Amino acid sequence: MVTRFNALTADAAWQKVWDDRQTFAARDDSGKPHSYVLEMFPYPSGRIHMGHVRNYTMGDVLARFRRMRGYEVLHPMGWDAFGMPAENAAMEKQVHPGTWTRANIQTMKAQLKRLGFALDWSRELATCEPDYYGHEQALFLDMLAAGLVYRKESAVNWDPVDMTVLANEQVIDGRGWRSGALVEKRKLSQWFLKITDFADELIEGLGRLEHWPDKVKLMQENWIGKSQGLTFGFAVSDGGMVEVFSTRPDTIFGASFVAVAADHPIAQGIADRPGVAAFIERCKQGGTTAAELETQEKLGFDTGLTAAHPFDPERRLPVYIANFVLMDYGTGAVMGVPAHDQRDLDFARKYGLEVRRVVADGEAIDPVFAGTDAYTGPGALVNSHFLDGLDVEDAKRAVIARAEAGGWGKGSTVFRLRDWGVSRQRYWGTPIPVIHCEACGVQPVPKDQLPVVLPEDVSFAIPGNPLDRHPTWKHVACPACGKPAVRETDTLDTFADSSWYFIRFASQPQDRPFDRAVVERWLPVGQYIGGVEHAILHLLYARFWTRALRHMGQLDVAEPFTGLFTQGMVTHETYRSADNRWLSPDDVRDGVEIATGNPVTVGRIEKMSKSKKNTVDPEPIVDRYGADATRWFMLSDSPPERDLPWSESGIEGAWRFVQRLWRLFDLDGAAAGGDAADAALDRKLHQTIRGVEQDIEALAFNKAVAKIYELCTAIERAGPSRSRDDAVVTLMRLVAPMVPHVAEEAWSQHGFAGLIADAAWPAVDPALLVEDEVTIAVQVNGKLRDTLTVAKDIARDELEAMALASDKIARILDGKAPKKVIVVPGRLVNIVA
Ligand code: ANZ
Ligand code: ZN
Repeated sequence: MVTRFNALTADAAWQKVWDDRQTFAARDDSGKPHSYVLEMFPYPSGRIHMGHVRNYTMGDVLARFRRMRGYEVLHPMGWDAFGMPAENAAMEKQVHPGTWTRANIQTMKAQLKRLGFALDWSRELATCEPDYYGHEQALFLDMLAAGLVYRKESAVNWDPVDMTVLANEQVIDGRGWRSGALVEKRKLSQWFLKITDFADELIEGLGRLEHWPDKVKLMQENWIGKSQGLTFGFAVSDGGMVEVFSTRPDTIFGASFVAVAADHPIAQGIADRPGVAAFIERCKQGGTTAAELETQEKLGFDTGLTAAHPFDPERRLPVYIANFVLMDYGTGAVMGVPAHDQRDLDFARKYGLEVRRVVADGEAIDPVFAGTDAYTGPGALVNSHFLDGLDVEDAKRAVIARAEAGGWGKGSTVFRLRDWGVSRQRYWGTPIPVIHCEACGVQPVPKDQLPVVLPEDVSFAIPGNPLDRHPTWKHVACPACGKPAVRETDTLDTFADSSWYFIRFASQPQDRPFDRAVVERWLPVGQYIGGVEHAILHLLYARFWTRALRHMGQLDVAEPFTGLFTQGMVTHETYRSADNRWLSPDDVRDGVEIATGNPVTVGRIEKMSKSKKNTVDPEPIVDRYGADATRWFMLSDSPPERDLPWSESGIEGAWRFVQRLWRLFDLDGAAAGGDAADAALDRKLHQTIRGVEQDIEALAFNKAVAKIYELCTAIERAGPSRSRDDAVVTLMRLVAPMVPHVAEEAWSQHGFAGLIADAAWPAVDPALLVEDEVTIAVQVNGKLRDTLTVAKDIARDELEAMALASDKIARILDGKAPKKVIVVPGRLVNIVA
C-alpha cells in the first residue's frame, strides 16, 4: 500500500464502479426487508451548498448502513424543479426557465455524484418534466372528481404597475418587489384543495408519530389550530343576528361589546355611511397575518348598532367594526370580554368600554376590573348569575348546555387551518388540467389528453403570466361540447409537486402515477431528513396528499413519513471590510482583507447565506480534501440536530483522520501478529460495533464518530495479534457508511471479494458485551430518570460523575447542585435534589 490515500483518484474510481454496477439500485422484489431512507429533494438553484452536503451525508450513512444490515434500501434523489427563481432568471438573463433549470440539475447532479452518495439514480425525477407533472395532473383530476378540489373567489396580491399577481414573498413592506408599487388586494377565482376535511385526522395522526421531533408536531398542531367553544347568536338592533365564536363561553357575563371584521356583512352593509368605507380601507392596509394583528394598534368603529345579551336582553352591547377580528376565522365576529382577553382589554380601554370581572383571580372578585393585564387563568366564576362558583371548565359546559337547550347556540370546533389555495398565476409550474367553456362551465381535461404540457415558446419580456397571453396554447375545444373554450392558465403551487414525489420514487409506471402494490411495499418512508423550515407546510401538505389518496381508495398508507429528523444548519463566521461590506471567507486571510490589506471585523457565526457572503462552496472543498473528509467533517463535529460551524481546522482534521484510517488499514506492518488474541481489544471492538450501530440508527453520528476515534486509538496502541488484524478489517466495515471511498479502496487492496458497500455489517458477539457491562438506573428523588450502560467494575466516583453528566439529569437539576448522591454499585444512582 502507498502511505497516502489519494482521494482524487480513488473517489472517482469507486464512484464509477458503483455507477457501472448499479450498486444502489433498489429492487422492488428482492425478498429482503425494505427500508426507505429519504432526504428532502433539492431545489435546483444552481449549485449545491453545505446544507445539502450535510443533509445528504446523514441520509447516506443511514442508507449504506441499512444495506449492510441486509435491507433492500430505497434511497432516491430528484429535483423540486418548478418555482419562481427560474422565472426570475428568465426575466433577468433572458434564458428559458426550463433551460436554466435543466442546466442547474446537471451541475448539481455532478456535484452530488462527487460526494459518493449511495443513490438510486435510475429513479431520478424532476418535477418540471411532463412525465412527472402529467401524473400530478391526473391526481388533481381524481381529487376533483372526489370532491376534494373546488374553486372560490380569493384575494391575491396585485401589482398595479407590473400588472401581475405577486406571491407573498414578492411583496416587501407592502410593495411589489420589482416595481416598488403599493400592492393591492384583488379577488380572483382560484383553486383550493380541501385539506380542512382532514384537519382532525391530521392532528390525531401526530399522536402516533413517535419518531418525529416534538417541536415539529407542536408546530403542526398549532398550525392546524383546533379550538373548541360555542358559536352563538346575538340579536342586533337592526333586526338581524350576529353569530360569534368563543372559546370562553364561561365569560359570557363579562361581555361588554361585539366586534365584527371589516369584511363582515354587518360592516359591508353600512359601508355607505360616512366614515365607514374609509375605516374599512384603513383596516385592510395593515397586515392580515395573525402575528401582525396581535401587534397592531387596535382600531374600532362604533356602528351605532347594539346587540342583546342572550341571558339578559335588556343589556345592550355596542357593535363595533374592529381591525383585530379576522373574517376567515370562526364567524368573523367576536364577543369582547375585556377582563379576560388582552386584545379585548386594550380595545375596551381605548374606547372607554366596561371591563367586568367574571373569573376570580385568587381573592380578587370585584366586578370592576382595574388592571391593564387581562386575567386569563383558571378560577371560580363570579358576577355571573347561575354560573357563580363554578370553575371555568364547568362553566363552559353549563353555558353550552343552556345555549343548546335554548336553541341560540351550539358547541363547536373551529380550526385555524384554511383550505390549501393551489392556484398560482405563473408559468413555471404544473398546468391545472381543466378547460373553461362558456356553455359547459369547468371541464376536466380528459385523462387520455394528459399531460397538459407547458408551451415552450413563451416570452418573459413583459410581466404577467405568459400562459395567459399565449396566442395558441390557451385555446382548445371544449371536451364536452366541442365549442371553442380556453384552458386554465393557473399552475399548481409547487408544494403540490413535493406532496407526492416520495410516492413516485417508489414506483414509476409510465401510464399512471404509481403502482399501488409496489408503493405499499416501500412506504411509509422510515426515515425522512430535512430542514426544519419545512416543518409546517411541506410536511402537512404531504400528509394531506397521502390521506387524500387513501380517502380515494388509491393507496393504503396513513402517514407518509414515520420517522423524521430535522438537521441543524451549517454556519460560518461573518466578515466585514473596513468600509462595512460583507466579505466572503475567500476574501480574508489572517484577519485581513486580501484585496486591500485592511483589517476585517469578524462578526457572529451565522447560517451560511449568500446575503452575508459567509458561504463555503462544497466543490473546491471536495477537490482539495476528497469526498470522505468532507463527509466525515459533516458528521463529526456537532450533534446532527445542532448547528455545525464550518471551520478550516475542522475539515483539515477530518482529512487527517482519513489518512490515519488509511495507515491503520495497512496491515502489512501488523501481520506478524500471529494467532494470539487480545481480549481487551476484542471487547473494545465489539462494544464499538454495538455502539456505532445504535448511534447510526439514532442518527447520533457524532457519537458514532467518537466511538470510532476511540477504537482507532485502541488499535494503534495494541500490539500485534489476531485480534488486531480482526479489528482493522472490522473497522473498514464500521466506517464504510461514513467514508465509503477509503473503505472500498482498502477492502479491495486487501483482496476481499466484492464491494464493501455490499459487505455485511460486522456481527456483534454478545458474549463480549454482557460480561462486563451493567445497566444502572439513575434516579432523582427516587424517580427513574435515566439509565446508563457502564462497565461492571466501574469506580463509584466515576459512576456518580457519569450520572450527573447525563443530559436528562442535568436538565432536571437545572444547574443546581444535588443535596446528596447515593451510589449502589451495579444497580443504581439516586440523586437527592
Ligand atoms: C370571548 C373570549 C373571552 C375569548 C376570553 C377569549 C378569551 P383561539 O383560541 O385562537 O381559537 N375570536 C374568535 N373569532 C375571532 C376572529 N375571527 N378574529 C379574531 N378573534 C376571534 O381564539 C378564540 C378566541 O378568539 C375566541 O374566544 C374569540 O374571543 C376570539 F376571555 O371569545 B373569545
Ligand atoms: Zn362546452
